Amino acid sequence: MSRLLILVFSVFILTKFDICTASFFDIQYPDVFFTAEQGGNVTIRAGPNGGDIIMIPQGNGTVFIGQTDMLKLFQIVNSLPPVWSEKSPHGTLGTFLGGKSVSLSVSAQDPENGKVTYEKVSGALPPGIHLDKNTGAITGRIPDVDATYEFGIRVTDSHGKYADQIFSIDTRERDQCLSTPCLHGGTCSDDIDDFVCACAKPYGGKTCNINCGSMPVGIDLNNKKIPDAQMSCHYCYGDSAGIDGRLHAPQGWVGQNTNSWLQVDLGKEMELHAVANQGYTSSSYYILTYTIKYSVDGNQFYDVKNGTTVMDFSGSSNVNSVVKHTFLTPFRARFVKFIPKTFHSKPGMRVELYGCDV
Ligand SMILES: *[C@@H]1O[C@H](CO)[C@@H](O)[C@H](O)[C@H]1NC(C)=O
Ligand SMILES: *[C@@H]1O[C@H](CO)[C@@H](O)[C@H](O)[C@H]1NC(C)=O
Ligand SMILES: *[C@@H]1O[C@H](CO)[C@@H](O)[C@H](O)[C@H]1NC(C)=O
Ligand SMILES: [Ca+2]
Ligand SMILES: [Ca+2]
Repeated sequence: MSRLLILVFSVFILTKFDICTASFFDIQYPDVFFTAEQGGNVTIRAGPNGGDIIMIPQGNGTVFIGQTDMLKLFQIVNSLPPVWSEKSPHGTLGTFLGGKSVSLSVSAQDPENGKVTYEKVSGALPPGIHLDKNTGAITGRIPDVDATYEFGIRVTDSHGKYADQIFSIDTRERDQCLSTPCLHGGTCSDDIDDFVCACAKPYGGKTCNINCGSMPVGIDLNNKKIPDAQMSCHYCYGDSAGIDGRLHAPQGWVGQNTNSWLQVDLGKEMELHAVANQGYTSSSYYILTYTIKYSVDGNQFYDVKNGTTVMDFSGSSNVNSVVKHTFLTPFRARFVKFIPKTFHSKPGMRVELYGCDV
């Protein structure tokens, strides 16, 4: 404290002082001069022998200068910033494997024991990881990538005093192939949070668990997955319609000649491995040979071939027997056309395809 302190008060303080001198503050030194001067300024000056001027608020009182609560102001001025806990592992918070749920925390204490809040002020937390502003808890699911995330956290006390600290989290991509998820000789490739199997033919499905050569797409009336609206035909005989071409249908689809065809829209692109057919039931209309065209977009059709030759598929004179053929090379298609080549009397047939989703 200075020995000679001159305080200049506002009119507000002057008024307070006049009304309640004793309870507001004491002037505890002899020879203290208190003067009101022109213009409303007040000067309190310690005596010639020097001395301090001390203002002591009573009870829960405070000292105001203008609108400013001096006790609060001094609390703010004197408030020390929070201190990061020694227990906090400064720097890296650890190395974690992708997919792991973590519950970490950072912490700091305010010397005045006040409440503190935490806020990320620089860098980036790993995606999916969250900082709780009230507790400093860092929680979430570690992303499946190899990376180092560095970020600055600011801890702030109730007086706005703060301290920053840099932290980091290392993440490691998990190898989802370690559990050898691909069956039947499939080859596994690790991916982000996932794996991809390259299946050995004729297997398919996420884990090569499906034998695509014996997985019906669902044209078969007994296992109907393809809607009626996705079955059509061209140059159909009589009132024969596309839906009559389902395997195990009561009769069967009948075309007029080799310009006729039966078409199935699978609704989505699939990888096809095999085909089966039957003849027409109630007369001796049956296919001896047929060819298959396929398309992804419904416009550009390709022949199913054996090498460079268009492949002929055989039917049976026993109209109800199911004749199944496995394609030499599986192909991807959404639209499949069955085209009669040779037949008995009229080309009658019922079909099913076998394959997997892609
Ligand atoms: C009162 O204080 C103001 C601000 O410090 C100053 O400008 C002014 O001259 C003072 N008036 C007198 C009469 O001293
Ligand atoms: C004064 O402060 C004390 C302690 O903080 C509290 O218990 C008391 O109620 C206060 N009195 C008034 C009149 O505000
Ligand atoms: C494919 O063509 C080859 C050579 O012409 C022949 O030997 C083979 O039997 C054909 N395969 C089928 C399934 O028709
Ligand atoms: Ca503080
Ligand atoms: Ca991975």
